[in-house]
Amino acid sequence: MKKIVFVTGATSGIGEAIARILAPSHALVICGRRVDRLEKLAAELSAQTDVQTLSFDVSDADAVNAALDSLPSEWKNIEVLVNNAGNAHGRAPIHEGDLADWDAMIDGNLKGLLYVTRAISPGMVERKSGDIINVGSIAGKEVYPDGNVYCASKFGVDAATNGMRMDLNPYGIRVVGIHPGLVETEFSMVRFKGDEDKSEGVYKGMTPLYAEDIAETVKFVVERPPHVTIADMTIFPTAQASSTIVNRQS
Ligand code: 8X3
Repeated sequence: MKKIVFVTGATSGIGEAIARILAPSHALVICGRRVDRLEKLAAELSAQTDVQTLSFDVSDADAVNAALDSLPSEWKNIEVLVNNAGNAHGRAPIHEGDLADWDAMIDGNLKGLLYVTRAISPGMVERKSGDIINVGSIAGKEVYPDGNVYCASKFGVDAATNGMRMDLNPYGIRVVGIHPGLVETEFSMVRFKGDEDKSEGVYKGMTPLYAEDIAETVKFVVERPPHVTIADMTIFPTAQASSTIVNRQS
């Protein structure tokens, strides 16, 4: 079988694009909560490669472990883990924050990434090989107003990524942080809870990144020769210079 890649959050956006771009050259375990989308993607990609689907919530540690246990034994040697699942929920000053939104972001973006890594990394350690690619965000490098808890969750991802690289260094495991700026996906619709005006405003007057741009980078990272680790990448659309500086044409 080809190298096995495990992608979380594969039912849309960046995760789906990563699954698509890696399908010709890798076997895929695609994960997500939306079973219908997962099955549709699996049916499509199975024309190109072997595909397994796993539907579970990354923030439920028992569900993560049960999902991994359910994989056929020949699928358990996961060589590339792409921790992509994550979202923003709401954008508000700290004193008006919604606790359920905070929990969803810390549980999904940070604890979820940790749970999946905890479940998969021991196999990599045993085999002394593997790639872990964590999709963070510019929000994990620079805080911006009203981004408080989302930024905290992504700063956590950045810290965890750097820590993993240290801990897994003796085993030849590559740990990569990819930090996108503005990418047009369902991200803003989720963040603004379906408010189309607010969501469209995020990308107004500028050309954002698209999911495929990030997927191409993941492909590049995975295809480096074994002695090369792309440890950390920040990827902006050309119109963006920082979390808060975006060149918009009116
Ligand atoms: C997504 C980028 O700038 O909306 O993580 O936080 S941003």
